[in-house]
Amino acid sequence: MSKRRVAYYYDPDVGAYSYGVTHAMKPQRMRITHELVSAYDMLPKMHVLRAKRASAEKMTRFHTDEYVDFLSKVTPENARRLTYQGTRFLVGDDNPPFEGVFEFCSISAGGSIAAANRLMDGHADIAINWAGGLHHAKKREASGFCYINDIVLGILEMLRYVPRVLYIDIDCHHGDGVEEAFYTTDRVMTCSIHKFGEFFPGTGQLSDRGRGKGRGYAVNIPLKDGITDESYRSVFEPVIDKIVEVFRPSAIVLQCGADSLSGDKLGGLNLTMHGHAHCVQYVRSKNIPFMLVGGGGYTVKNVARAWTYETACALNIENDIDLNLPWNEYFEWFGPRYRLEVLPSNLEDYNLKDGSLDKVREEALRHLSELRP
Ligand code: ZLV
Ligand code: CA
Ligand code: ZN
Repeated sequence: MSKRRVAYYYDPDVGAYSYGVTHAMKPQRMRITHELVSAYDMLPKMHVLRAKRASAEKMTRFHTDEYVDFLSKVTPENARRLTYQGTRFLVGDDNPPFEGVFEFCSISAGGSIAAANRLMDGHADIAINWAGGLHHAKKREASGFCYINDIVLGILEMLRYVPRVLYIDIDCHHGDGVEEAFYTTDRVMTCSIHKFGEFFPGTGQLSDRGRGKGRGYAVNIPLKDGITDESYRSVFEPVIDKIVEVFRPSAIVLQCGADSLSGDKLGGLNLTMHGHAHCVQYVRSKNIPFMLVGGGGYTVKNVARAWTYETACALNIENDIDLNLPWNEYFEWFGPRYRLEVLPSNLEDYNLKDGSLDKVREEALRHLSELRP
């Protein structure tokens, strides 16, 4: 099966929201991605859909009524009062109460919920929501630029139809909100690969594996700075193979956080666009209903490059793509080379020092082989 029916969720309003001029998170990256996807003439090759915005009620399938009610009312003006002087719901400066924050969340979450339904009703084999992937949001508070956890809401939707969902997270941060939501169930396996050690959010050690019935159903792959395509692939492939063998997922959600790319403003890993996209190609090759969401990514032009190329991978047309960028509205952002590429840097791969990568791979595989096949 090489041609897949791809559903692509995009809301033209999403790029207009702003976390604030100095904030690292730039919703504009979804608009630039869309512009590139369009310039490469991919839109006619998929179902381009604008999802219904998620209602407050839908959000409370995971979040508390009190938190969702707060988000629906908060504005830059009333935030101090509604957060009890910054002690509840939005703690610290990572999650500002920006203008339109609730609508922004309803676009992101609406996309992931619609994408889940589109896969489950059999109308698509792959569904994409680049505005989703906000993996840190907690049941009763915002965290790490994430307010509403669209991924948890999408997976909960899938669990109404199928017994088991696999969640894979290649953002360079730990997917803590999704892991926590499903930590005690054996119906969702979560696997996050992330930078670990004096890095946000600080969770996700190799030994964190789930609890109770969920013991063994959380997989954490902690990394050090500078991981290359080759090193990353040497853990990604065997771990995903083993998970698919022992867990037999009915559907897969891949969070494609692009802050694991080389040159990211917050990252510190050294993946190229091709190395990052290899994860999409590899998951695609499993022939299991598959949802792609966005996530982090702070060097905006590279985020747009990676997600554009990964849209091509979903369509299985990546080999037909001209890596010289076509003319588009944002063309000047992509100089001096004007290419669809993210090149590696000369950063050392600290994962190869004292065999840490080999140890992490072996340990994760050993844990997985302890699960009943
Ligand atoms: O990519 O922050 O380190 C998914 C994702 O995974 C922290 N936050 C918190 C914990 C205490 N600190 C510092 C608070 C600083 C608040 C402002 C920034 C402002 C400008 C540029 C960068 C940051 C920043 N914040 C860098 N790292 C943080 C992390 C949160 C990272 C979230 C990653 C989200 C979308
Ligand atoms: Ca991750
Ligand atoms: Zn991240």
